[in-house]
Amino acid sequence: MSQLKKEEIPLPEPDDEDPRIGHLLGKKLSGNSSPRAVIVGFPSDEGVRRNGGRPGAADAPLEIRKMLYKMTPDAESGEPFKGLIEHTNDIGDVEVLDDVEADQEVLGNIVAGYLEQEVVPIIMGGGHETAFGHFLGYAKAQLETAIFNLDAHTDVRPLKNGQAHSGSPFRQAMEHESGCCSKYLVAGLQPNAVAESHLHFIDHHSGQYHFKDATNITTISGLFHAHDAGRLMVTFDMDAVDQAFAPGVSAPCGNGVQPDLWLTAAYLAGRNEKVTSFDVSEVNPKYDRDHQAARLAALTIWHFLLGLSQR
Ligand SMILES: [Mn+2]
Repeated sequence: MSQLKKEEIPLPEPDDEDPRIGHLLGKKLSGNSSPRAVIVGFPSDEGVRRNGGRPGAADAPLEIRKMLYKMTPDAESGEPFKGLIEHTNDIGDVEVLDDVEADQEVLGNIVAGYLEQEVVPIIMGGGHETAFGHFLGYAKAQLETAIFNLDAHTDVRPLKNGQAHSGSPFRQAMEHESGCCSKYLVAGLQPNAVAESHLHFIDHHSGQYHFKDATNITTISGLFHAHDAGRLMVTFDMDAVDQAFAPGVSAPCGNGVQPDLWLTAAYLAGRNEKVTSFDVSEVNPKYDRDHQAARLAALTIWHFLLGLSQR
């Protein structure tokens, strides 16, 4: 596809005794065989810029890939994990034009195509405008879905001057003419980063939310099942994680969730039969420290894949 580009990622020398994810990706895919999952980058931060945030998330897909490619498959789970990676295709990054609406359309078309084939898209953002492009995949494929978001913010802000941004994706999804967003579920919220009007908006649309202090593995897995939809789109905003562990994000959070909870939630999302797609957004390499946030994002995808391999 001409709207995708792929960069070469540096890898250690191939070693059959110590294969890395980058060596295994897509290895067993041939000709017309359908992958089980696809990885796609969405290097956009124009939505962050429009939202008054600090740009830099456009560099995230490349940095996350570098970390993910050199990880080993799970040593304890053996063949199922390795087999999944060998049947997962990394199709590269969307060639963004910094025109948020047009870029989201492109991402939506790509996601729709895979959803229709029951292939699980795994998207590396980008700012959280990624999530609306991700949702457009469902709208274009005319598939109803609930949305689960792990985030410090609700991201249901109104548009700015009629324009979408990184703080508006779930308002856009809930109000979308397709009616494909059946329910919005959000956890990890910071009380100092949420307006009352945002909560009213979620209540008005029969959504559900949990603040960070009430966000644990029980409440998260509860939200995974708090909907009647046959599908669940899952999106993880890295700014939900404590700044100590994720310094490189668009909007850092001084008292966020811990990596263990975050990664366990990613694993559970992978395990959940209803979860049909996943994204991790808002890593900002410009402010990262020794690749901490990029590495945690790669580990997030690793845990999602581990869960997916065990379905
Ligand atoms: Mn967000």
